Amino acid sequence: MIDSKIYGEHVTAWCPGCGNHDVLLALKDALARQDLEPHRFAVVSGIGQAAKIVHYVRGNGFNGLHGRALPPAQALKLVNPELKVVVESGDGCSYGEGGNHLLAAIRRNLDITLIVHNNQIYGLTKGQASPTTMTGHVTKNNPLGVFDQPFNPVAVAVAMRASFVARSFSGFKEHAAATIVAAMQHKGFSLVDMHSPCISFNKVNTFAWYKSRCKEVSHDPANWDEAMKTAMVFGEEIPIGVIYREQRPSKETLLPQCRDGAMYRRPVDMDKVAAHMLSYA
Ligand SMILES: Cc1ncc(C[n+]2csc(CCOP(=O)(O)OP(=O)(O)O)c2C)c(N)n1
Ligand code: SF4
Repeated sequence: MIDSKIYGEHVTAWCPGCGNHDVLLALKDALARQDLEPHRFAVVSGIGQAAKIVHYVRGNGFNGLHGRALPPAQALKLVNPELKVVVESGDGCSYGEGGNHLLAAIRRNLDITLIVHNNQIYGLTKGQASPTTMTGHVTKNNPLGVFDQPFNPVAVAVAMRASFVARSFSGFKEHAAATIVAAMQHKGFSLVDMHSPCISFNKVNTFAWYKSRCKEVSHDPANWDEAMKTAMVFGEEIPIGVIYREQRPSKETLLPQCRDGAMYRRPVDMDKVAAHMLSYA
């Protein structure tokens, strides 16, 4: 097995004690367990505290716009299906601003993994409510408490029959790393809703709060009805583990343009491209 030190040991800008440190360790651990050298994977993100992770992993990386991590990640996979593509994102980035990209990625089912560092708050912009902030949670810009119902990403993903849906908690390091490995090994779109506390701006959903609630799931993840029931549970108990898994071909294996190996290796005939573009004029 590769030593995870090959992915570098960087000084981070995160608060000491932030859950993101554990997600970074879990990611590096997961990459090492799969023997992935730095040139064989890409980490893609948008904007936020979670998104900074790209700067702390030695390997291919792309740090794009807030809410827009999934489009470049999917493009990468299409032009180079040989790359393992991991998207690291915040709950605001993927469930708020980039929510529709998530729905499209689930339907598309390209073989990429989305890990959402779900701290149930906007960390980078200092503690506004995110789509997963619980009703009643008092934040700086919600002095009367949040009125909206929280978004349940796991239930939405299972309802849409995303091909792999899991939840984990960064405080359970072995669980977090093993869940990322399982997600990356799955052929198709995989979502890991990774609860990861923001110790500075979310004083409700703390390490202790998750630790006492997270319990491993026991149902068969191939059973959609059971998965849906489990997905609806979040509160006093938080089911963690693989919630739903369905085997079906990932999109890049179905596309004729991807069948003959990586597209990036093929020469581009610029005259053909120009003629095609002009056909729209
Ligand atoms: C289009 C756009 N809208 C808003 C912002 C401001 N902004 C930057 S990060 C962020 C929220 C980050 O929260 P989250 O995605 O949950 O990540 P975290 O920082 O908690 O890891 C916002 C609103 C932005 N940079 N770009
Ligand atoms: S503000 Fe929150 S999310 Fe950002 S680094 Fe600090 S603890 Fe982590």
